[in-house]
Amino acid sequence: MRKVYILVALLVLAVLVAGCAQQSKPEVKEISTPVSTPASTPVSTPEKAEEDHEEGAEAHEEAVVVDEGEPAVTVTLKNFEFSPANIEVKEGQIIEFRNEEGTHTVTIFESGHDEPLVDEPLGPGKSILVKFNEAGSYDLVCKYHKNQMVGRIVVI
Ligand SMILES: [Cu+2]
Repeated sequence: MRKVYILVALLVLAVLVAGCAQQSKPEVKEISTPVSTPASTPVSTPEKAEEDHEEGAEAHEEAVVVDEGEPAVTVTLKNFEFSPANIEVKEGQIIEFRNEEGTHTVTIFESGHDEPLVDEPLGPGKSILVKFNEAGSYDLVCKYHKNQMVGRIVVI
């Protein structure tokens, strides 16, 4: 008798399993999720910033900061004064401004003009070269100490 029970049980089980299997029809929903591929943003290659110094712009400037050259005169900035304060150079010559103390500016105006030709802050120990290309009279001032630090450059 036991065998029968087992058989029945197996049968029931089989039916149940089959029923289950049929019911649970696997609904495979193929949802095609559109993969959003990130649009390849075109990387803008920075164009070479080639600075052309050969435009001859220097020739039009009465006084211009230059990178190199042999100075005809060296003016020191010390004790809140330019020394010497009255300078005379020839056209095309270079004046070196050397800051030996404090923080100052080398600011140069063509006499009677409001716009500086040169306006360079100068930390302690620094120096700049300024080339004078045109005869004339130029005012020299430190913007930080404009009441004390003044000078005059004459280009002949
Ligand atoms: Cu100063």
